[in-house]
Amino acid sequence: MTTYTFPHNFLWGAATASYQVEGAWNEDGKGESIWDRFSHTPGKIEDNSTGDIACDHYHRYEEDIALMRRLGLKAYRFSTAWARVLPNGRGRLNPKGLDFYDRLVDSLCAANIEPFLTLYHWDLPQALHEEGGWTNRDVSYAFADYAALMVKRLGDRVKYWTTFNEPSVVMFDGYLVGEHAPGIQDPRAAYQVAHHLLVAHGLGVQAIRGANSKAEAGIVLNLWMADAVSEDPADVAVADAAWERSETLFLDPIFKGHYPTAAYELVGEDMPKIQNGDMALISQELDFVGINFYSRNLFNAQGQIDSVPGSEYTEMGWEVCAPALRRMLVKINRNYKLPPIYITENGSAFKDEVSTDGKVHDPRRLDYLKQHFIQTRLAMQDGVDVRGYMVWSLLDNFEWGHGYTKRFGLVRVDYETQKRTVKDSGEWYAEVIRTNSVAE
Ligand code: IFM
Repeated sequence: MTTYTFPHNFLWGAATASYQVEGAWNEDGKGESIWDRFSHTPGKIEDNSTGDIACDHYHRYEEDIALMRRLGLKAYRFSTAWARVLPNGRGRLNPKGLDFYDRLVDSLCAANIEPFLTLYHWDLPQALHEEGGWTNRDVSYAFADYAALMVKRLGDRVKYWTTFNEPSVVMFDGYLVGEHAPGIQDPRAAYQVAHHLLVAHGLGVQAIRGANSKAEAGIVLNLWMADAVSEDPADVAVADAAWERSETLFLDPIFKGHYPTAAYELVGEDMPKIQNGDMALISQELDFVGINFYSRNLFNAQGQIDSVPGSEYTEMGWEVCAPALRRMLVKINRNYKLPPIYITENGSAFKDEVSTDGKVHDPRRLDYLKQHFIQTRLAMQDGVDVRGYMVWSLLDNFEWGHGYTKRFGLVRVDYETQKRTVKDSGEWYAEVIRTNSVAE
């Protein structure tokens, strides 16, 4: 048996996002977000559900923090709903909304759990969408004002501030394929949106630091490793080209200060309009970068291989391939000058059932996590500076266009009763945290 031990201050945690867990969509003065509007539009969500109630975390956050404590979590990654605090995205403040996050942070601190806060996890205030949403550069300035407001109120207790979660998904799913809110399909708009998200990130970092010099500022990017089936140069060339095309659009501007050449080749005249000073703003140094990792794409000389014989797949249709996480971490560490890394999301959706003993036995999720923890530890031995790991997700929750059909939680949520049941993977994770090690 091999035991993989982690550094003593390794930040083990779990993650959620406001729209996916909070519910209380129109309570206590909250404004409408684009996800409220999108999920209320018939035909947009697989099971016709909404995030109106979700996990009711808005009312049950204390119970959920008690669960986090029981699991021994050292950190909780969550996002704040912009429209809960500023119902119109700018201007009038909703004190009750801000009070909620104040109470949440206080309770986390009392439980000795580090709050790891994301300012934008996709729920743009609808009022800002009506001003053009992320196609309108002004929204980036509104984001910076919102960031400053949040840091002024919570910065005495929250150290880790993330501007955006997965900007590529905002751009791609929201504005290119339209499967996410706001449901737009417009390539030219999409690339301008990407640029405005990056500008907002840069302005946000300045606002965070301006409001509290002790705050640590970062961003969360989702990356899929592009693997080649063999070392044959023809296979490798296709995999490398795919990586350049799909994974560097945000990495390069943030860590190199320019858009990748591949983007210019791919997008041509749809490349965004860039103003003087934008690239310096976007590429200012960060205190950390969050990486979300779920799976990889596999290529041969002919293109992408959709189904890999012998591989296991999750309910999302994503291949389980933990060694790709190590390869990806080593690759980005080699190609970019990166600040400390946190794995800000990693996890898997499988079909769970409550057994007759009342428990949820989820060996496949447990094994998925174990393999990814081990590969992360190996990447750290390769020289990658990983400081913490947030499992996606603490709770089963609203999985965007899939509604409640996919369960990612360490904790099962019965959506009828809101009963929480810690799954076997959650119990096992508690032991990993307690011993700060993984055994195989
Ligand atoms: O649920 C999402 C999360 O909101 C962002 N990253 C991927 C997760 C699983 O699809």
